[in-house]
Amino acid sequence: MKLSEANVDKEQIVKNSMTVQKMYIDGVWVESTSKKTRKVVNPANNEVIAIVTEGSIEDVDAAVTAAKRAFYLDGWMNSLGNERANLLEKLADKVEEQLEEFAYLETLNNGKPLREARFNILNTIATLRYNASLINKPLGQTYTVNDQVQSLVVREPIGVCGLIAPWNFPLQMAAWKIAPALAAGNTIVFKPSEITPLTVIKLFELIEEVGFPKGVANLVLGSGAIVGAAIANHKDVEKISFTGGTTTGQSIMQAASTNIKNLSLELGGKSPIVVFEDSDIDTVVDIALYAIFFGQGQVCTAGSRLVVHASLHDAIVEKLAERANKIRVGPGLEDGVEMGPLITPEHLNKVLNYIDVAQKEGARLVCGGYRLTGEKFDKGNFLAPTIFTDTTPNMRIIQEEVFGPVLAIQVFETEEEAIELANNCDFGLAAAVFSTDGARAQRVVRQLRAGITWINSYHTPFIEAPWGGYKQSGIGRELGIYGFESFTEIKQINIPLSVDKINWFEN
Ligand code: TXE
Repeated sequence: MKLSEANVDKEQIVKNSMTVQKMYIDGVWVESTSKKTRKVVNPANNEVIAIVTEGSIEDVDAAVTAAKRAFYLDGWMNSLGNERANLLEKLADKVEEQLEEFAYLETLNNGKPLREARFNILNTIATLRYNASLINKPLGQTYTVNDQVQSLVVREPIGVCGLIAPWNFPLQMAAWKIAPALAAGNTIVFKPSEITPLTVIKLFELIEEVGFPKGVANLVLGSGAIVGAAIANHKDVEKISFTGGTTTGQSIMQAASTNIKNLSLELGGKSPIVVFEDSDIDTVVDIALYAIFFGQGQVCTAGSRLVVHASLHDAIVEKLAERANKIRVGPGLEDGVEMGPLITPEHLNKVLNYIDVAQKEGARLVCGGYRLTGEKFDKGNFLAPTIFTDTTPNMRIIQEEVFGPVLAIQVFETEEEAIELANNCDFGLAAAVFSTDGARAQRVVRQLRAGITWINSYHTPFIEAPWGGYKQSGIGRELGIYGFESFTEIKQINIPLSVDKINWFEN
């Protein structure tokens, strides 16, 4: 059952959030040993919407200790697949019942338009159900190593998994990690971004309600520098799954090396969309707008570089600017809003600085490039949809992840040049090719060094397909069977078909 928006008790949601929100450790809601709290704000007006407890290193240790006990001593590592599938299905049902409350809270905390938040919650529900469905599917291999030995390859849970998520898709990114980790039989210590913890706190209330055994799923809150780093450093955490910035990914890799943790990293991107001269301009413009301005451009796979054939450049730029200027920017809870605020004033300044640098380096501003002002905008972090052209390959706007609603256009003459421009970047998360020549589209997409690609389309994540990047965009894959398997160890079991002495030593 889906509740209509009218049924959402918005006042109650806000009131609940103003009492100190706790962490969920070993089946109990607790305040941090730090005794500190943190204010959580609404990016549309920067007003405080919640107070949360601020976790400490000791809290992380308590959560990891509980998760370790739940895995080994309490027996979650040998839990029945059906039991785990039922719990995840029940959790999906509960999230579905409260879809509108989740969406409202996500918009309040992250700023994204309500229709985007709903989309994210639906993805969350589907991810929980999909991973539940994978539990009883065939996994592993058997083969005969030689005439005398049967060898089995089985998948087993890894142990305590530390899951660290960002602020751009708070609940969805949580589901992409929590669902496969628990489905595969691990126990977890989850840390949301300190900026957007509210929907994840609500998810853990439901995790408690559906009856996951204590210690199996733990929630810690707090900063990356203290709580995130403590998870990454902890000797009893056996896997880290992280989504966030490349610099943070680097420090997590270093921390993870202390006990050789299994590692999945989904980092940033600077994803190119290559547009050949036979493409339909209106379709390209429509999809390019979605690729960069969906999620306020704060999306790892944002199509932030449009690599267009020279013959289409002027027409595409004109149409893009015309439509970008019409995007309805405003508070995400307002009816009809298509693009919300950026996440924090600091992040807005970072994006504005990139706009400044791009102009200083000689790129031409086609539209946007300024903070929106006026009664509706002054208290929030609103930026006009921004487009640059006349760029060169080494400009920072081409090489670095801006993580905002800023598109940079590049121009090519030949197919080889298009591939060269598209790949000339340290990132390799996503890419797309637009062409009505099917053979060319497939030929080119195979040359693009990126993990997530589209032909004549962009952005939609399919929970059945592997999600992750090449180069500095990360290690490993989320989603699909690959994502599930990334939360497993691989064991070989060798069984001789007759039990005989080896007689290697004669005496
Ligand atoms: O991310 P961080 P930030 C990119 C984007 C953005 C930049 C910085 O370019 O501008 O990263 O954003 C936790 N040990 N992406 O600073 O810091 C942190 O608390 C362990 C791309 O917000 O990477 C949060 O929970 N954890 C990205 C999570 O890491 C640490 C989404 C992500 O925050 C930590 C977000 C540490 N030392 C930003 N430091 C994507 N791939 O979608 C921080 N954290």
